[in-house]
Amino acid sequence: MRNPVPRVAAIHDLSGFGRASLTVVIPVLSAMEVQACPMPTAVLSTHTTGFSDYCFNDLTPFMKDCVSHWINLGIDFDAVYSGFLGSSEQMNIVSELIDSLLERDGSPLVVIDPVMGDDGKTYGPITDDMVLRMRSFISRADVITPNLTEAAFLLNEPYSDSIDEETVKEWLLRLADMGPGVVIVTSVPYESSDKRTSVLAYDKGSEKLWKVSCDYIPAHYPGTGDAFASVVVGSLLKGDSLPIALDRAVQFTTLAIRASFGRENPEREGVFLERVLDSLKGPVVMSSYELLE
Ligand code: PXL
Repeated sequence: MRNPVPRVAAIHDLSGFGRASLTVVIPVLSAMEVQACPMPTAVLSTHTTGFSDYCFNDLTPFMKDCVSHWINLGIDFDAVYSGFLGSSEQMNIVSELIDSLLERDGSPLVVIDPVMGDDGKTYGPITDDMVLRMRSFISRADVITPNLTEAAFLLNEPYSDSIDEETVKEWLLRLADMGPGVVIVTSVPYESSDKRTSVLAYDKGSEKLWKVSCDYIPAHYPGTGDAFASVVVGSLLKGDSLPIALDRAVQFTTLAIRASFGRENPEREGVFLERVLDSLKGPVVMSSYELLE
């Protein structure tokens, strides 16, 4: 039986300042009435975009002990949701948790956000070996949520911010061939307008391609990918369909960006999440997803 409040193992870093990773994942899931059980992968003074001299403490040894303890306790998670990892070895540790849940006949939803970079560049602590290992780690996932840069890294393709929609559709199928049942790619440029952007998704089971588009706002706030993926996780666990989950995630992320963009606050401090969390409590509102050919 499912937990009355869906329970998620949330495996991300804890960055003290800048609204990314666990400081976004936990409040978003809580607002959606989903229990987030954090397993920090690293502790940082700030996230790594727009800050220099940040302190970074890799928690790989802690994660080994934490996974053993959680397995011994027999905690049944409805989902395992990983994001920014602190070392290649952490992918084996997360796999161990997934294996043990599968052995015990729990069938957790496995969501891997392959957090590696943005705008064609890797984040500071991400190594070439981590990119390489991520290509096989995503085979463990039911759902992956790379941005366009991370999709290019996973496929070993060159990144460009003017990749067309046809190419992204082909990438979705190739990423699904690598294992995951659902592939969601964010930050896809919109063909006929630089004032729009979109999210494209492929569901291997139904062979359907979905698209949700929204206004493009010329700002880059770190942590918006974490907000997007967390809403997808929360929405799927609450029983929404894939296109509704995508729509809710796009609407929430757009609202968060709009709430922040009208102010002169530094982009590196992230979006005004606290001002928009309550919008997650509402019902599904009019959505705008499209089914593509
Ligand atoms: O939001 C992605 C992210 C997660 N974790 C860390 C980061 C970033 C993006 O900058 O630096 C540590």
